[in-house]
Amino acid sequence: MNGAIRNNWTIGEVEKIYHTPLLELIYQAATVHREHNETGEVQVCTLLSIKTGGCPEDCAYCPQAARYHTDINVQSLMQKDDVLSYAQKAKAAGSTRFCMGAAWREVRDNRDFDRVLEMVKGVNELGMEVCCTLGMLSEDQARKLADAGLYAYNHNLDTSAEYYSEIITTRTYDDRLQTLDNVRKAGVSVCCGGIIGLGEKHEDRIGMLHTLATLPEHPESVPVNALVRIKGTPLQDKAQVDVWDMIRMIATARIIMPKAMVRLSAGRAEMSTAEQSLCFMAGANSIFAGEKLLTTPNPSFDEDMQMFNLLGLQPREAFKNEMVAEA
Ligand code: SAM
Ligand code: DTB
Ligand code: SF4
Repeated sequence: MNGAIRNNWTIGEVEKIYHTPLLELIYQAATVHREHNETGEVQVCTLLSIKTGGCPEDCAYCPQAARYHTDINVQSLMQKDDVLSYAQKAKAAGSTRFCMGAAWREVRDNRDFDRVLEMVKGVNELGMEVCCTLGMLSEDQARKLADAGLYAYNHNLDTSAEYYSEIITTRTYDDRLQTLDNVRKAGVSVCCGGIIGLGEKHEDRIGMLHTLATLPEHPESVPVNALVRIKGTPLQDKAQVDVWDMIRMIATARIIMPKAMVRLSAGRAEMSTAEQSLCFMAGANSIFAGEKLLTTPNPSFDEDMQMFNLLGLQPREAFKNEMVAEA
């Protein structure tokens, strides 16, 4: 095994890696991680839901879809100054990337979008990496976000092309890929991953990882989420994700996309420090920090800093890729 950057992985190769005996898989992933990245560094990102609930889409996992009866507090687009004060607090707590999420199917060219552009500008001026996740985007909208200072755009494939229609029927896998392409063309860093625990088979997880690793360029960030089971959604009664499955996903992602930031995303609230440390060992090098993800609980900054101290991990500086590129 070596950690060359490749975009021509075959399904068979990814399958073989994914099914490697677990400790051997972790060892191989850790080896690739050491070859390509500073293993003592973990990127700390903070999420904020800037527009919550009332979404017209039918994503079966999501508390924010209007059609399911969940306990969400629906909230229209926040004011710029309130968003900036959250970003400032996140920065003071040690976060270097701020990601704003909106429960939209797609971006529309209206006043709300103009306000988001102002938010992006403001967060960028704080010296943080700004990320947004706003649903589908045209190339023109992606360029406007880039001009306002957007650093990254999150748009997940969530699962395999084959399983997608079991989870979401209101848009297609190709719609997702098109938005990713629009983001790329605008020169914005791509954040794209998925969720496990949706009822998918191992082959769906392998299929999703294969799609990500055979994009023309690997996403710069790959979030791996464990399903947060939300009362009122069609997936409320799914089994809790097995932590070993998270580790297997993270390790496989690390091996096939050696330089991506692999983010241990939703699901940390239910994981022990020991379990999370195996994820870091297997190549995870980014987390969402702060008491809430978008709408669900997450470990506090203090708990995470204690974990970092215990494991000897350091928060990664902002804009590090650029610094390397300029050096
Ligand atoms: N509406 C936009 C979209 O769907 O692209 C952006 C916000 S959406 C909430 C962002 C991502 O959150 C989804 O793609 C999904 O991967 C993740 N997500 C939503 N609900 C989740 C849940 N219950 N458990 C785990 N991940 C979830
Ligand atoms: C991602 O992959 N996970 C984050 C972020 N990108 C936007 C969202 C997780 C959401 C978990 C459910 C919630 O808190 O609403
Ligand atoms: Fe809407 Fe995004 Fe939730 Fe799907 S995941 S229902 S698009 S907010």
